[in-house]
Amino acid sequence: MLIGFVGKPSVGKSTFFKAATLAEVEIAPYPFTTIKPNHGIGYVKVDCIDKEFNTQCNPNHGFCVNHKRFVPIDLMDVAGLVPGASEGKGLGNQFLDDLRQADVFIHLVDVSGTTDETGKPAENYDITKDVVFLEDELNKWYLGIFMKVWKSFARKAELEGDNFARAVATQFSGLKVNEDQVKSALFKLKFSHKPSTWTNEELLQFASELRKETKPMIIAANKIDASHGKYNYERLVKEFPNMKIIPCSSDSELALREAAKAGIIDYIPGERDFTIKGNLNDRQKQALEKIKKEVLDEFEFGTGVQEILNYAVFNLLKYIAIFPAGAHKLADSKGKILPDCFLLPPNSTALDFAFFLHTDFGNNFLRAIDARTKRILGRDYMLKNRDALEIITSK
Ligand SMILES: Nc1nc2c(ncn2[C@@H]2O[C@H](COP(=O)(O)OP(=O)(O)OP(=O)(O)O)[C@@H](O)[C@H]2O)c(=O)[nH]1
Ligand SMILES: [Mg+2]
Repeated sequence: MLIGFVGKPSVGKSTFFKAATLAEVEIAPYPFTTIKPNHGIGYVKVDCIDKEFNTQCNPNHGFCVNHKRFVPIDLMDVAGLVPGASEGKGLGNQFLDDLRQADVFIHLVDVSGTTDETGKPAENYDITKDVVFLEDELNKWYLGIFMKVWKSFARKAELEGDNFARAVATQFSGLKVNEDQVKSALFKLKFSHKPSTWTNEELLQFASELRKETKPMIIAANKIDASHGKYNYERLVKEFPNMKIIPCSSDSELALREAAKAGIIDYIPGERDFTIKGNLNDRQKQALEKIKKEVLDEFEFGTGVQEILNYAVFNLLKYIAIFPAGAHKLADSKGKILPDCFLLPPNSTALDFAFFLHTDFGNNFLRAIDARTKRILGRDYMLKNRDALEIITSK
């Protein structure tokens, strides 16, 4: 599963990425600072089950603080998108390709209103335009990919009497399209004529629906700490009532995580407080106090960075966190307690989980046991978020 950051230049994509990963990436107040994509590991935050078992886990991957488990996820930061990108403007189409492999997008919008649509300094810029143009460019990017092959592809699929949704999913698998998503897009559109006869306008509608299905999106209202931040955030919420928009200050999150890394403060990502533990100079103290007062005290989700990542994974993609756990023993052979926590796609069953762990576990699956209740679960048992399971096999 891959999360991609999108948005026009200078909105803070790399700042968000760096706050989430602490990777060394370039951040600067001019457009196209990022050209080549940055890949890194961030984390989603899960209530660890170790608390229920009165123990402390030892994660193989990620970390756990105060029974909050941070589970790794892949993140990708790309170059900024400008109006006309799908036709080659800005850095053009080439880097749109970098986005193909993403499962979900975080769209960063600069709510300070101090950058125009190309990322250059501006005053009182109308930020609602950014939401519209970015969606438009992404839809046109899909359309461009479809147009290249559509007529011949659709005609062939019709002639051969293929399952159309499956044929589309296979043809466009590079965009991570699956059959159910195509069916859902077709259902919404209710076109009654053959796909090979669709007009360009109809194909754009189809491309747009499929883009929404395959790359769902959340808006990070970034730079909420800036002087017009809150005002512009409220405008966005009013203008786009059907979109999920979360206030965000990537810059504050980055400062907090760096201070925590340097040992100056204790800070758990996503919390609305921190404790000072090192010796701070006046400048550091003032900067942290400002973040506390203007961001953490002000907004429900603190800096918003953690909530946005969690929302993308658990609400948009509907993934579930699953803990492999022995029914009578929480430690692995090396004595590590609850060493793993995996993220599985929605509708995963006990058998899917067995295959996820190892093909042999899947092939020799007998049953699963719920580590909390010791209840026996069959292969079709639908996994729930934060389930803890042992898989019993015949060999
Ligand atoms: N006030 C404020 N400034 C921010 C915030 N996030 C980023 N910035 C600033 O915005 C500018 C651009 O940040 P980048 O992270 O380089 O933006 P980008 O979207 O990656 O830009 P490109 O790579 O050029 O597309 C920098 O000066 C950042 O310090 C924030 O939450 N608040
Ligand atoms: Mg950047």
